[in-house]
Amino acid sequence: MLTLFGSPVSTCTRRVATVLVEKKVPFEFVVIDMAKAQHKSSAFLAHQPFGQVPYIDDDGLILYESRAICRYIVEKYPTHGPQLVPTDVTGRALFEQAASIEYSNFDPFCSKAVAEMVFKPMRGMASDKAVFDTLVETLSAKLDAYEVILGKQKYLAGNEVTLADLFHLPYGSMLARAGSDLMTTKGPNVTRWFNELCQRNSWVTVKDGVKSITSY
Ligand SMILES: N[C@@H](CCC(=O)N[C@@H](CS)C(=O)NCC(=O)O)C(=O)O
Repeated sequence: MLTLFGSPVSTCTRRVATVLVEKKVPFEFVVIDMAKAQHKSSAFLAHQPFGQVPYIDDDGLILYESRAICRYIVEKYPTHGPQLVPTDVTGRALFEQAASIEYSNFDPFCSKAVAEMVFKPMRGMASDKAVFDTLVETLSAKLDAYEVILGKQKYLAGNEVTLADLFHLPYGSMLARAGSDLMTTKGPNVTRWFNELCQRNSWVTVKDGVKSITSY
């Protein structure tokens, strides 16, 4: 059985767990205690040289980088659950475009905004509200383009949900906790899209903490 090594509420761990649930892939979850810096231990670094969660062990294949793991799961289980990555040339091209949008126009700003207001205080560091405000302002401008795209189609890559949409869930859903309601106030299309993603069974299953799922 596939083993997921991560921290129950870490954003990147939940990104992978969401896709495992979407594809109905059973998995054993091994908790890495980040408070005890287990992710910086030599045993962990032997598998994930950057000292970051998550990584998977799938029958001896060690793989890290949450988005790469998600793509691997989708390719390995093409008949389980929704397709999540189109296989035709045009669909694939539009998917890669959408995945790049998340990676270059959303994640850098949203993850830093969350880090500024949520993760820094958790580590006893002071937040800088001005830094947060600038990040949210930039993200807001990026989401103007999302509003246009999502006014023409249901999801970022077309009318079917793909990994590119799901990749937004962990940081997008933490933005409110960081102090910005952008994901639900930007405009009707972004709101509809994001609320619908948040209601998916996969996200509901993992959002409050990842646990092993050994059968479906
Ligand atoms: N690009 C990596 C990022 C992984 C990452 O940043 N993980 C965080 C938890 S969500 C972590 O381990 N942070 C601790 C650190 O960087 O030292 C991925 O997508 O898997």
